[in-house]
Amino acid sequence: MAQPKTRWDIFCTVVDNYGDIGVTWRLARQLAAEHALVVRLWVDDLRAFERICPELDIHLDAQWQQGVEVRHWPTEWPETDAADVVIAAFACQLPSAYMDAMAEREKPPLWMNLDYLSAEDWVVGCHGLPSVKYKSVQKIFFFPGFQAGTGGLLRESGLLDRRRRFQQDPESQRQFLQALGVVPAPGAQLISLFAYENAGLASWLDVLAADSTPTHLLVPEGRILGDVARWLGVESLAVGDFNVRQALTVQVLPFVRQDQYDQLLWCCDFNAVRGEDSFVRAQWAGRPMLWHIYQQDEDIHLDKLDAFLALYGKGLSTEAAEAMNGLWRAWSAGQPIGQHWLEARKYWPELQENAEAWCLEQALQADLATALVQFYRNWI
Ligand code: TRH
Repeated sequence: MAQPKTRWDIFCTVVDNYGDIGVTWRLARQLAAEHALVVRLWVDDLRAFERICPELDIHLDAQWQQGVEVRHWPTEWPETDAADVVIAAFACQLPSAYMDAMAEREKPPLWMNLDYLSAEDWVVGCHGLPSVKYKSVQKIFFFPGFQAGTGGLLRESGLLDRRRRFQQDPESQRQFLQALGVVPAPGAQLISLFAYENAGLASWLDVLAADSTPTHLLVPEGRILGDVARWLGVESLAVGDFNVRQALTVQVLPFVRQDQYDQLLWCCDFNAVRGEDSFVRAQWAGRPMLWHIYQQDEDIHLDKLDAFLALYGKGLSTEAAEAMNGLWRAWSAGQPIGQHWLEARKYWPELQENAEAWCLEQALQADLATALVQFYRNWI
């Protein structure tokens, strides 16, 4: 007799921006598509969700999207059974009625907190440890990460093959970019820019504009646009706007769905990314990158930044690593990066090789969805 499918509930509260929903939506889809699980995703902010999944109907309390049952997190919690596996993303607080439903199950569910991504060493020691308990139900810490002994990174099956095929196919790239209205000049380097507000941007754009190599800068609609507009000397910027300053062309792109954003990263020679999910996607693109880390109280994000740099740069020469570290640290501190950019450009082939090598090394780890499923198997 066929076994009933395991039911998974994922809970997401959108704190700000798109990372919370970006990560949980990606995970939910992968669990449903690749592990044949019954997945419900509870989200409190469907408007943020709609930005990365335009098919979503924000007026519906329940709907199916790409094999996942999407539920709007209600104010009044309906009577519902708790699932076999419950994932609270980023320490979000579950509704008390749902916690009671978990405790009432004959066999308690596996309850996990999916934590934020960090390259810090302590993550290995904390991954899989028990957290709080509610009645008979024990919560467990599940940490994504870059090192063996962590939960790994989200990576869909066949992702790197798709990426490689696309990067080896100039015609597919041309068509993809053209559909977004992007037609780079021959020989121009393509850079994507997804970042928080950053006072250090102007110095980078100064250097790109004065460069002998033309640059086509693609800026998805978002928080950095104000800084770009100020540098251009225009009042505001909107999707489709196109401005040229010497060797630099700046184009504003619409916010696209997640898989298209991947393709954008794959097309670019260099990607500036932020937060958590786009940061991981840029690593899978195998191209040099720049991370605008999400700021946290008491500057604890700076430790996270350095922990990542120490791992990511370990295959680089001392000089190249110093150049890259200088660039990344200045960018996340909002300091001018023009000179750091010029310094990093001296080591370009090395940075390119390192980006691909890092991507391949990370792909040797089990992906996060598979690691979660394996964790559940071991647990039962
Ligand atoms: O949006 P972010 O800054 O998100 C987060 C949140 O701030 C969160 O609270 C914080 O904890 C976390 O950062 C560290 O950056 P992130 O994580 O890269 O999420 C952006 C998502 O948007 C990601 O899934 C990629 C997606 N995206 C698109 O789908 N299309 C686009 O055009 C772009 C630019 C991004």
